[in-house]
Amino acid sequence: MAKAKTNKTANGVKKSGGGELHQTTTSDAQTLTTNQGTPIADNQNSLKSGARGPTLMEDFILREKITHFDHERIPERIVHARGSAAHGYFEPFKNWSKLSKAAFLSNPKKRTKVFARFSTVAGGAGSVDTPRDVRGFAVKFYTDDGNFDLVGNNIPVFFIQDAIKFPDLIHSVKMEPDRGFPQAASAHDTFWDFVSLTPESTHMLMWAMSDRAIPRSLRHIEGFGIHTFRLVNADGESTFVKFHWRPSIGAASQVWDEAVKTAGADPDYHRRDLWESIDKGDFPEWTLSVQAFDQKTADALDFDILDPTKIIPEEVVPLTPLGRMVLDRNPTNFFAETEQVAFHPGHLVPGIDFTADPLLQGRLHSYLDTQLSRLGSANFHEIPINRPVCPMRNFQRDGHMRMQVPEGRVNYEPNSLDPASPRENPVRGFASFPDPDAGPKTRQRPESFADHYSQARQFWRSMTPPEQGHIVSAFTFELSKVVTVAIRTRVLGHLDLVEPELGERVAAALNMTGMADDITPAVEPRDDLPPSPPLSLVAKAPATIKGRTVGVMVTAGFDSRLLASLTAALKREGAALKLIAPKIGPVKDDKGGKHEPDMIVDGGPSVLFDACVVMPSEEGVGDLLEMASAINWIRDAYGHLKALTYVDAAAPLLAKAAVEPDVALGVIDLDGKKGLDDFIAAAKKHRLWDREKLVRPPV
Ligand code: HDE
Repeated sequence: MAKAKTNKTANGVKKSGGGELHQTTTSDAQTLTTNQGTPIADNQNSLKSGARGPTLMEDFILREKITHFDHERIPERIVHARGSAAHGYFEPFKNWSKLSKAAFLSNPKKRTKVFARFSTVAGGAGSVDTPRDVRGFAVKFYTDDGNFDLVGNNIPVFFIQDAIKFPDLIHSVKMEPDRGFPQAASAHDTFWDFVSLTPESTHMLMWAMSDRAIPRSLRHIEGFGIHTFRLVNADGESTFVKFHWRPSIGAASQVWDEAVKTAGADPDYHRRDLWESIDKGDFPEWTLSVQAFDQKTADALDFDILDPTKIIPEEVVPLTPLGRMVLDRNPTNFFAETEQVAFHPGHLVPGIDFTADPLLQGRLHSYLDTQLSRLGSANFHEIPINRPVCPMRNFQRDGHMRMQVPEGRVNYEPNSLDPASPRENPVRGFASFPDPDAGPKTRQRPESFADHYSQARQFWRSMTPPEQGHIVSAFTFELSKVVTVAIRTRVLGHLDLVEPELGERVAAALNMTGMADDITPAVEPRDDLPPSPPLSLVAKAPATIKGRTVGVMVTAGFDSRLLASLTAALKREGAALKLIAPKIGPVKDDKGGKHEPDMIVDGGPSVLFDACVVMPSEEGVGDLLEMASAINWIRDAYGHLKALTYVDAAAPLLAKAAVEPDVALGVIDLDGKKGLDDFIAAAKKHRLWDREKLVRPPV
């Protein structure tokens, strides 16, 4: 083979015959090799018979590289395919051994490593971050007694009561099989057909159509274990629990129009946000709490604690905070960790146990099965991200890609040949709680699961007026995409049972007169359940901008003093500032100081920020006036109800965007007295809800 010509270029790299640029020297330590360790001399040209001849079969280097590449993808998760994850730790607030013998809950001084993965449910791995969807909230605790996986969602109830319906539910929400769309969207006929024929979905639909399904970021979601679990102490005493995660910066959501636009502006909005927050040391944090209750309390409830379509209101059983989780390290490699992590509700440790919730019971089969299909081997527990950190020893052997190299003759138990080999441990070992509930074999739904509307009504009544408006709009949007009128009519019939006002408002918004009146609830919905304030995100939103991002649109010659005071104020509040300018590259302030913008106006629409500052100079405002993206920046900030502040020079921009100053509605003159304080105070409200009726009159 002719030797590739090389010649040095001015910047110390050499050019090969193919024109690629290389470093001039390669140390032994950085020598590229094949997977077998053979050093590679040329990674640019395949082996050919003559420079212009055919490629040779014997090119083992080419074949190894391409074969490996061909196999790079593994099947994506059938649900929850798109996820983002991070490492961190969990520490209990105190010793909880009275409740549970779980080792990781006993010592407040001990941090247990965790890996948390958040996900959307319906879309594929390459879909966007902000569709209307449930979010998965899965945490792997690497405890001293083995791995415990808490595989939950950001909504405390589920669509169905029995695992056998899951494939149908998921088929209905995924892309329709003939046309392959819509991706990552429930707004289509098959989903609404299925749920409208499945009354038990009604409660979950209320949550899925609420703001919970369009979160502001993954750092702003709550998490729930959904099913009732048991905590079991060393004396074998069991307490029922529902698990709750609460974010330390409060839960918050986007508004629908913002979520839609974010999907285009930054499809990785949530993934990027999680990554960047951890990267800059602003670590997301959640409190893990339980609602702990005994059999007597369970018996006194008017629903079944095994029914995953029900919540226990916090007014009935309050939260007990167990400890906190902090996510402080980004994955080193997305595939090795985020993609290969294998969660399973059946990854359990002594001190925690299941109940007979028929949805949970079915999951106990599905997750192990799905790992075999995705990861391709029963040895998936040997992948670093799945490996327990405590000793793991047993006689399971061999299989695809076994990493362990067991020693000795003995691979069975009991044995007498190796007294040091692994044995059962009746003291430390996992013992299932002896749940006495069992009956004759039957395919039956308990009658105690029959009330499908009371808690949906309670949810509706617990919402603030803006949240109710959003639920109406969400049902309207989704049903407007449903072509089959009979399906819409059926959904309206369910909504009427939830609350006549809800059914009527959605019907009016859809311009529909008929609603199904032949849906007979199995149990008459209760009318006396009191609203539960913690169900509303708006009612409990903390007044903070910690962890939020403020966008500042500037042009050359902007007021440097103002930027300095804004920066200082935001820093004090724990918020970040991003600079947006018409062009990338340094922008000069009025004193000649140079600033590197984070984004250009076209690439940094205001949907990416929590509060917005319009700060051009007198000379620069003219440029912005000619840019539709700059006008839309202001219009959207206003329409999405964000605190918006401006300098006097920006007045023509606001006029062109048809936005009028109004301190009470969060449109604030920054040059005015108290301008900065008013802006921060407005930003802390997150949204100026009173503005909504001006931009989206309630239907
Ligand atoms: Fe899952 N679910 N699920 N699910 N689920 C999966 O497991 C399944 C359910 C949840 O970040 C799959 O490894 C069945 C409820 C999360 O990797 C699969 C049923 C809740 C994740 C599966 C349910 C969840 C999954 C797909 C009904 C909240 C992502 C890939 C009986 C409590 C975990 C995988 C991650 C993933 C099955 C219902 C949460 C197919 C059969 C209820 C957060 O095994």
